[in-house]
Amino acid sequence: ATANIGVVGLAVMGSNLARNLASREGNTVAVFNRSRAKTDDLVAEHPEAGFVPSFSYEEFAASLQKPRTAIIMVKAGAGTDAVIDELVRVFEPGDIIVDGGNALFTDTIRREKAVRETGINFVGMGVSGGEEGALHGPSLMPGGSDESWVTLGPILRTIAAVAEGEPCVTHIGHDGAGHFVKMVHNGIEYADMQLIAEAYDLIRRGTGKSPAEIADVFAEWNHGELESYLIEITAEVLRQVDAETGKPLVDVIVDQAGAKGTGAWTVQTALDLGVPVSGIAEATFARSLSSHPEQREVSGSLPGPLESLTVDDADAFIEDVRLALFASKIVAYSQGFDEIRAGAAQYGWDIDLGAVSKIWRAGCIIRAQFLNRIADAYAQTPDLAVLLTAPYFVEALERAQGSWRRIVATAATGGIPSPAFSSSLAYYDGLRAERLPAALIQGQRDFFGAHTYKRIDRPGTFHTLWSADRTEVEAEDTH
Ligand code: NBP
Repeated sequence: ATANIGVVGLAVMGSNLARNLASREGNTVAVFNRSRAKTDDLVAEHPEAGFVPSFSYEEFAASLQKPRTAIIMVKAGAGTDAVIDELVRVFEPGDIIVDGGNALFTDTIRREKAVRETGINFVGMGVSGGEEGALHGPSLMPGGSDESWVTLGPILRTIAAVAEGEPCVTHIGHDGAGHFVKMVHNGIEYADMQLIAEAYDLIRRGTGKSPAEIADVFAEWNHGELESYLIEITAEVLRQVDAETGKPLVDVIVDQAGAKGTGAWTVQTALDLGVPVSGIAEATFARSLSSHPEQREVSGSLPGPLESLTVDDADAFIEDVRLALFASKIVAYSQGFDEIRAGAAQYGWDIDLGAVSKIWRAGCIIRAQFLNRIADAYAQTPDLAVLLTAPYFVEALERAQGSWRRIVATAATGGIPSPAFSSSLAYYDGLRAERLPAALIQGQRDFFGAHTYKRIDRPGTFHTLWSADRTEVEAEDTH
């Protein structure tokens, strides 16, 4: 046994992660893939890595020092279960199996429970940053036991991305906590991308600027409080010209957004937890709306204003859009962190929210300066109930508010869809409202279902005898 770490699954993510591991001092990396060709190719193309290849699970286990540690990077789902079964067969108690695929956290909880019964450790680990991240330094979100973290932590720290001197990896919490946090990361990514897309659309329709000119706007924004990878690549994409037609590439791309499902998982989970992640939900639904061409065929026949605006002062309008984007982004991140907090409470995970924001500062798609502000907020108030109530964000929202309202109103009047901008503002106003029309809903529920209500002026639970003489009676609390 010569290797201290192994990788199973040598498609693009697994081979890049294996190369990253091999490039770090002290690591010898065992590699295995179901079909032989990928292993042969990887070993042949990267002799410098000193890989220890194997061609059966038995050989793979024999090539690893104890406690054996293997990272699975295969297609999430049945493939993951198949590999886990094989590794459990050839590994021994105390060994560590890490699943670095994009697993649903409930699958990870199930797998961790089953594998733990054999005495082997199972760690579900979120890996962000795509192919480049895997090769040069991903943001890593491992769950699993404290025992496995002792072995895994030092190895993962060497391969993770580095943000301001700190490795972008932390032990998130037990069993499925890592995959849960990775899921919410992707949900926030959906919201961030949708908000940027809405900002682009408004600027284009409001000012008539070309995509290349709007690229300059985003490039400039990237020097300020919006600085982030997503803003940076937005400028790159908008600047790109199609070689074939000479048109801006963004005008040649079909306007139907794809999705691999992690946004939907984030929303489904939030619904189960009762956490309003409206920004993420709108972003996910906006992709759904875009990708139903048969429904969009009606576009010419529905009445409404033309999708263009009359804007007097283009610069002032662009600044309004910038602030509306910043405010909506604060809402989206706040909602995402609320979901993590709720998930931690539901599943018994001790998650350090500040540490989560820090490991997202590099190596992942939502990397941004802004995440430092989130870390500051949790450092000041670790049990902060709603992230956006931290002083820095309150100040930012106060500053952005006029612009935010103007942009949402302008979009609505002009017939420009801005679901994420407007739902974020509605959420914010919902939080602010001293009284919500939920009181009326309680009245309606009591009317048709005797669901009872509480009064603002005295304790107890009440029901009005709606179908009799409409007097109020004390009722049992049935919610
Ligand atoms: P893929 O998701 O395309 O999976 C291909 C790999 O899975 C191959 O090595 C294949 O082996 C193996 N595999 C399959 Br399929 N079924 C198997 C089975 N029953 N037993 C053993 N191996 C099996 O690879 P990827 O794009 O490198 O992604 C790997 C994981 O990383 C996925 O879970 C993905 O969601 C996650 N991820 C990807 C990204 C990204 O940017 N691509 C980012 C973050 C996370 P074979 O060669 O024998 O067919």
